[in-house]
Amino acid sequence: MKEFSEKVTKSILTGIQPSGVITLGNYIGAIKQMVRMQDEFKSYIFIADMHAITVPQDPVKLHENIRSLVALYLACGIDPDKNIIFIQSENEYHANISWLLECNTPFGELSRMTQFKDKSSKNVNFYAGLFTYPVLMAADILAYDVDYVPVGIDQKQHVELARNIAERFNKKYGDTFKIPDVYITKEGTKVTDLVDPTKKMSKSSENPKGTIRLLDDEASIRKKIMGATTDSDCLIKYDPDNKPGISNLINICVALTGKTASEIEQEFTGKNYGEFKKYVADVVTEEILGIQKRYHEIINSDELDKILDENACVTREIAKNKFMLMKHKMGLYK
Ligand code: AQP
Repeated sequence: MKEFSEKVTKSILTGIQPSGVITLGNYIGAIKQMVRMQDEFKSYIFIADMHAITVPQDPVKLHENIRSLVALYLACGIDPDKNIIFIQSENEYHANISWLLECNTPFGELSRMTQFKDKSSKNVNFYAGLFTYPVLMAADILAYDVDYVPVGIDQKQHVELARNIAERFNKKYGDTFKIPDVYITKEGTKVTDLVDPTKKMSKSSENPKGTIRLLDDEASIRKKIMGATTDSDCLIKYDPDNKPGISNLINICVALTGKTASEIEQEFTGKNYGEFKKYVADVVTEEILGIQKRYHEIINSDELDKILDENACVTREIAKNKFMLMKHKMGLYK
């Protein structure tokens, strides 16, 4: 069993779907925060592959993306000695717990999930998993009795659902789950699409020009940034409502350099968009090329398999105990 520092008393759970090669948005909005939190919390960090299959995936690509995501976590600075990194589908108890929870979740409550409404409206031929995945997310969280779930504002409703499910279960069957709290991550970390800066930058985006992926080569990263949509003001100013393109580029620099938006505005007073974009491209490529170097050292190493095998055992044991407790409380035993 992994030893955590005695100072670390609170735990968190967080994950990313391997629905594509992760983007600069996932890195800035999620992974950098995980790295920041790893000394403060006992962290369960998982590859949410069972969530990824709620929409169609190519099996070969999905398999590649799962392994690649683990290697990218490590290459981005997530320390395997401080965190429990695991693959969700390697632990069958998540699905088992989810079924018991589904049988305790009102249909009406799930119908109100706004992400389901959004995602199902884009494709009428969606599968049942898209509707029930918030219950699987509740199972992911509740299996480990975590204190906090760090999420963006778009996922807050799902953590609230997990809380409701846990509270109802505890009331009906007796104390079974710790009630988790939402940990809303800092504002200002949302990275938007480079072509349409009013949209979030996403792994599964259809236009590759708008998305920087952590495994893109240097030339294409530079090309995408130099081609980013801006405006005709020629003024480098942070103003997300009126200047979403420039503000997104400023946001990216703030996240990667630690400078403030006003420091960047001052540095580029009187300079043109071309000069600013070149600076952004330098900042982004320096960060990503460092990650890629570490990634290539890790991706085929035995170390990766060792970490995953060890953590599959650790997490299966914890989730199995929770599943057995639930079964017992629900009368599912001989
Ligand atoms: N553009 C973004 N800016 C900041 N944070 C982002 N995240 C995602 N995109 C941005 C954060 O990354 C984490 C992982 O999210 P996920 O993979 O579980 O699902 P997602 O939010 O749906 O991410 P994508 O990239 O948009 O995936 P697809 O295209 O498959 O839907 C979350 O913490 C999220 O906030």
